[in-house]
Amino acid sequence: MNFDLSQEQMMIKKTIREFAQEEVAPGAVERDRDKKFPLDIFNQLANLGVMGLPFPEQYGGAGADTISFAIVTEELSRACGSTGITYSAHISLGAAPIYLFGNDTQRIKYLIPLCTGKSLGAFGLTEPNAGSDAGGTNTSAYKKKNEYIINGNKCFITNASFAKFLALTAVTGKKKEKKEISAIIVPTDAKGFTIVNQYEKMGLNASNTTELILEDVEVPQENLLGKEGEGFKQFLQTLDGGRIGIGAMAVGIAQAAFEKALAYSKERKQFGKQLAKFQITQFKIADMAMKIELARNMVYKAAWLKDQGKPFSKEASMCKLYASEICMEITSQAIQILGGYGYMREYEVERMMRDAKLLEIGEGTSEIQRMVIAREVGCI
Ligand code: COS
Repeated sequence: MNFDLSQEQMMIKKTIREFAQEEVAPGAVERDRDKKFPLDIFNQLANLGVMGLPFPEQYGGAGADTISFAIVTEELSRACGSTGITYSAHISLGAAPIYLFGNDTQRIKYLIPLCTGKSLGAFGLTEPNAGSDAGGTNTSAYKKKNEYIINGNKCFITNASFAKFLALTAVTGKKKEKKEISAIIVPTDAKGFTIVNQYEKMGLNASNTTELILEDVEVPQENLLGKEGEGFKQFLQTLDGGRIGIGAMAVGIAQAAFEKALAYSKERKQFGKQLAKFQITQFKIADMAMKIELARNMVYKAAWLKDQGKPFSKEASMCKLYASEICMEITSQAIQILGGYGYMREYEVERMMRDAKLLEIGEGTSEIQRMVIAREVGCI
């Protein structure tokens, strides 16, 4: 067993950490306040060659592994959660299903623009009545000549305003009384396709979260991903990879909050000594450090299993669940250590806590992760 990062992974970590410190962190407070999407940062990330990081070079990717993807997501999220979720969703939800389930023509047409940063990646699963119950999809697609005609609504869709196309789920028929769900690639400029960007969110304010409205949207049948009826499983498999991204985001945000709390505890004096000299602060800092270390190891383990081609659903759920819960706890504790200052925007830890909360909800709530884990260990 070897816990060292490879030379390549260390280089990626160093490059993205420096980039995040210089280019991403400085505007994070302002972007959160103004709800301003960091488009310029994504143009720079495309220039750095990381928009297709874990995909083969023949499709414009960098041929790196999932651990490297987790490292980039962690480092971006350490500087700005909104930037982290945009990147994570682009790779693991937008590009991954096209790489995993697309044929070569689809990969060339759709994966290359994603990997080269010409389009952001998005994924259309969640609907007003299909969240945790992903199979409750109501969006429908019926065939007419060589086309699918799609009708329905999607909600809470990350990145869609900046995507030129996205894969979404739609019911294409029924099999033994069960909905047959398929995944279809839909261009976002198709007639009848409306993207609404109007949510007032608690956090991740600089990320793009949208509603999709599809009214008789026509797409060619060649836009089907894989075969009809495979969409539900394709999307669950995609979410397994996405959960590694959410775990990595949580580690990044928790790390940032920890660093703020540690620095402040050495600066701030009360009752004649630094907060860091009080045992109660030391215990808090020690618990934070331990939990972050454990969460990061869990993220790397799930990523490593995925890279080895081994089953990783359970570990992906475990790392997502654990990392998001400790992230919530650590960001809250960081505010506590900073006291009144922690409650103020400019000290940033309150943004981190608001951003952290989504990680217990998106890409499968904590309750769904516990269901997946219980099934995987043979409880159900
Ligand atoms: N990868 C591939 N296939 C999977 C899978 C996975 N991770 N998990 C389940 N499947 C398969 C099952 O094997 C089953 O196949 P068969 O019909 O051939 O037996 C099929 O998918 C249906 O599985 P199941 O009956 O378990 O589906 P359920 O509707 O009971 O739901 C959960 C399973 C709860 C795990 C699923 O709905 C889920 O993950 N929900 C959360 C969705 C989510 O994260 N939403 C937020 C999206 S934010 S982008």
